[in-house]
Amino acid sequence: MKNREVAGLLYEMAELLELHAENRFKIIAFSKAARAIESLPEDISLVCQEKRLQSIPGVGKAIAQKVEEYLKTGQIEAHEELLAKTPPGLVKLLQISGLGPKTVFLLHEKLNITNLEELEKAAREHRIRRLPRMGPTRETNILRSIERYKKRSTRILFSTAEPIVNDILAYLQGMQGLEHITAAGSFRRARETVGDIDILATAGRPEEIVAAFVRMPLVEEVLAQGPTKASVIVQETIQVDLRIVEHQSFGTVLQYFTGSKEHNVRLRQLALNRGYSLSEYSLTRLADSRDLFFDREEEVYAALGLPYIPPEMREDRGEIEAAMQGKLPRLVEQKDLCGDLHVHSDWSDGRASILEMAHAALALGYEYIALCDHSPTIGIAGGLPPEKLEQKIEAIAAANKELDGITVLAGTEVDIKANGRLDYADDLLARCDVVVASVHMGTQQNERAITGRLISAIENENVDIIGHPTGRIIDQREPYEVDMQAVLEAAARTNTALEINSHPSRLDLSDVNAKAAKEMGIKMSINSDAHDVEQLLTMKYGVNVARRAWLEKKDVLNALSLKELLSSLKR
Ligand code: DGT
Ligand code: CA
Ligand code: CA
Ligand code: ZN
Repeated sequence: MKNREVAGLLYEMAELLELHAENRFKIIAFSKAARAIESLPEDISLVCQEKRLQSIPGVGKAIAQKVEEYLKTGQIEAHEELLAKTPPGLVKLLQISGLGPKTVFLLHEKLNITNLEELEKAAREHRIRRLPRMGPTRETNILRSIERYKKRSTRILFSTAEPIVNDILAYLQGMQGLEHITAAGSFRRARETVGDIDILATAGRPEEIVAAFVRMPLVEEVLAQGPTKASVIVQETIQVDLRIVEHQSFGTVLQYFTGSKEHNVRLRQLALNRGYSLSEYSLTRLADSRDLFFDREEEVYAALGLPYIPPEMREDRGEIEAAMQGKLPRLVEQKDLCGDLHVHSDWSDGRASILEMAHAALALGYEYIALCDHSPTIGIAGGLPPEKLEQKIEAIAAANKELDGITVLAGTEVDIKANGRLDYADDLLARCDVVVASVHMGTQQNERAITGRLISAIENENVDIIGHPTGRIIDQREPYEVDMQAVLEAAARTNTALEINSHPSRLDLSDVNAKAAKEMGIKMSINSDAHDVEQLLTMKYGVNVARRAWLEKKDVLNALSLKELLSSLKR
C-alpha cells in the first residue's frame, strides 16, 4: 500500500507551504488530508481507481487531484515547484527537535539561515536569542538539539532495528534456494544501538535472492547491487547490507561479519600465534598453506582451541582471555527470569489494573510481579499519597487471594527527592514487599549532590533496588552527573541491587556499568518498568544488556524463585 508514502508527501507539502508562509487554511488542509490518508484502512490506490478519493474526510478536489497525479506519475508538480524554490538544507532543519516550520521560516527571513551549519553558527554567536519569541533558553535548547541530531543521525536503537531485521528474514526465508540466513554485525551482538544492519545468507542462486531483496516493499533506495550483495536504505536513513556467501565458508564469514572489529583483531592475532591465518573465507595453515573451511561458527572457535564465545561478548573486553582459561560465564537467558520487579499499574501512571498485570505476568511464565507505582512527588505520573499506598497494599493482598500461580508483590518506586530524602516514611516503606528507589527530579544537580542522594537511598535499609541508576535516555538525555564508582561501592557494601531498566531507550545500567557492578559482586534486577501489559515484553532488551555485561543467572535478583527472593531482600 502506498498510503504512508502519499501521507508523507502531503505532510511535507504542508511543511513546505509553511516554510514559505503560505495561506494558513491551505496548510491545514494538507496536514488534515495527510492524517486521514495515513489512518485510512483501505489501499489508497484502490480508492483512487474507484474515484472515491473525495469521500475521504479532509480530501477535497484540489488534494484529490494531487494524490491522483502522484499515483499516476510518481510525483506532484506543485511539490516539485515548492522544493525547487526551497534551499535543501532548510527542509532538513525541520528534523531538529523543537524547530517547527514557523521558526525555520523566521530564522530564514531574519538571519538568512539556510542549513544546519549556519544555524549552529548563529546560535553560538547569540544572534538567535534576539529574535522575536526566541530568547537565551530557546537558543541553548537549539544548540542541544543540534548536538543530539548530529549523534542521532548515525545510529538507531536496537529495538528499531529488530522489526526491520525480522521483516527481512521472514521475507527472504520463503525464497526458493535460500539455505541459511541470519543477521550479523552489531545487531547480532545486541548492542544498544546499531549503525547499519548486516544480513548474511547462503543460497543456490544468489542473484535471485539479491533481486528479491532490493525489491522488498520496505526498500526505499538501492545504494549498490551486485551478483552476491546489495545495500539498501529503509525508513529514510537506515542502511541494510546483504551478502550471499559460499556455503562452505559460512562459519568464518559469520564470525567475521559479526565482529566486533576489535574482537576480530584479537582473534586473528591468536590464530597467527597458533600457526594459522584467519580470514572471512577460511582458516589457512601457515605451514603448508592448506585452507580449512567451516560452515559453522562453533568450528572456527574450536579450531583455535576455544569454546564458543556468544556474540554479545565479542567486544574485546576480556572474553578471549576468559575463553582461553575456560572461564567464560554461562550467560543469563530470558527463561531464567522468574518475575519482574518494577512495573506500574493504573494506581499511578500505568494503563492496566493490578489483576491485568498479574494475569499477563502469569502468561509469561513468571512466578511473581512487583507493582511499583510512583510516590507523591511525581504528581504528573499520578504518584500515590501515603494513604493510597496503604490502600494499594491491601488491594494487592486481596488480589493475591484471587490469583493462582502468581504472587503480586506490593512495591513502590519511591522518588529520591531533590533534597536527598525518600518520598515515603520508613515505616510505610517497611510495609512494602519490594522498594525500588529512583531519581526523577533535580536531575541537573552536580555530581556531589546526585551521588550523595543515590548513596543515602542505597543506605536506607528499606531500599532493595535503585531504579534506572543513571537516568540516561539514549540520544535524548545524558546520564546524571554521578560518581558510578562510589555508587557501586555503596551498593556492594549494603547488598542493594541495581536495576537494568529494559526500556529500549533507557537500558540503564548500561552494559559497561553492569559489568563493573557484577565484578564487585552486586546483584542486578532486570526490570521492564512496564506501564501496560505489552511493555512487559521489553524485558528481552534488558536481557541483552545483562548478557553483554557477562551476567549469569546468579547475578540476577529476579532469577531467584519467590522463596529465595523474599529471603534475600533486606527486610
Ligand atoms: P555498526 O554497524 O556501527 O553498529 O557496527 P558493526 O559492528 O555492525 O560494524 P560494520 O557494519 O561496519 O561491520 C560489520 C562487521 O564486519 C564488524 O562488526 C566486523 C567486520 N568488519 C568490518 N570492517 C572490518 C575491518 O576493517 N576489520 C575487521 N577485523 N573486521 C571488520
Ligand atoms: Ca553493522
Ligand atoms: Ca555494515
Ligand atoms: Zn521510573
